Amino acid sequence: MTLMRRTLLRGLTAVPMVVGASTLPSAAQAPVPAAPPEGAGTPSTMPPPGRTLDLYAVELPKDGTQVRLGYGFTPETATYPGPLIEMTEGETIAIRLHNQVPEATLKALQVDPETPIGVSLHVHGVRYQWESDGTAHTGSHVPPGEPRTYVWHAKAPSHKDRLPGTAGYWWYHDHVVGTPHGTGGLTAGLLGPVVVRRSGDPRPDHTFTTFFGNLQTINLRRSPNIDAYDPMNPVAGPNSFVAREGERVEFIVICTGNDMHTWHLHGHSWADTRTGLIENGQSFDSVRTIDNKTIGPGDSFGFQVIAGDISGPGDWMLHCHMQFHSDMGMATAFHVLDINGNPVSHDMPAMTSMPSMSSMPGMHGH
Ligand SMILES: [Cu+2]
Repeated sequence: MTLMRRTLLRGLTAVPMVVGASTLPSAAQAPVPAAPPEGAGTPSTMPPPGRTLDLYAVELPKDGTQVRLGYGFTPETATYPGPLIEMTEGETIAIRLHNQVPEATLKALQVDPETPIGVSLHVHGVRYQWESDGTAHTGSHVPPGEPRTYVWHAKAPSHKDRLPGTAGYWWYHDHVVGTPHGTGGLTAGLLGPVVVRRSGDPRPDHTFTTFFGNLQTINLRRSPNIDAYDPMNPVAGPNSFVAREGERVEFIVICTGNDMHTWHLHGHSWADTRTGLIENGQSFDSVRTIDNKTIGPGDSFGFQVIAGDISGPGDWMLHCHMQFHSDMGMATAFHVLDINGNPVSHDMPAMTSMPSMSSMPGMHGH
């Protein structure tokens, strides 16, 4: 049996197939295939890539004993989470992934001996062909020291087929490190955000990404290590969510791991749509305005707000609203500076994780 077959079949529980014979037409009765039913769509072909990005997978310094891997547009700028990949509906891009993670590191992360030694790039939401799936069973992974090109297409809406486009917030991640599901790569940090904009969508001044993940983490960190903000030098960064009052800020939220979370931001609310934007400035009542959203593993969403709109500057909490998650350190802040770029407060109490939950009512040990 080939690796591909074994990989596909492993993990599937055999379910006995019980089909009432009388419900199936015999060969003689089977209808002759005719013209496609009315309303059938016409599969589109993928336009050729209009641009090529280089993406590097590298090993980063360990976090304690935890191996960290990251993606970057250059090896030197690799981070976890990885960099934002932006597309516009209708666009095709090629991404050349270079695997610079040492073979020994990948071998050490290998849990399933049938998983190849390599890294990959698997994307959600946008379209790609089989060879760009980034999975072991398609062989679309990258051995150490080699490059491989993946092609993604951000499908535009089809008015003829009455089907939506791929505008919205998605993510990319490894799918082969450790297990055929890339669990080792995800745990180590091989993940990043994708946004597909519609032409004409407003572009934000800042985009901030939060991965809500295993063990009560945001971007694989727990409070107080999530927030890299320095009030003496308030500069926006991958883990420093800082904006001046009035700036347009985009948040991208992705859930990984094995837990459900609720993503909550203080002082701001947004439209619960694919793009977090409303059409023609009008939402009527068909679109909910929310400030808290439930997410499970694999989910992603995003939105734009004007920083401090009505609510003004401040160190606005951003946290999981499952109480034991926030108490365990799943909390950070969105720092809105005043209109001149000055922090409003230098003495925000540190949001530390609680050392023990065992004394809390309803909690039993930790
Ligand atoms: Cu949570």
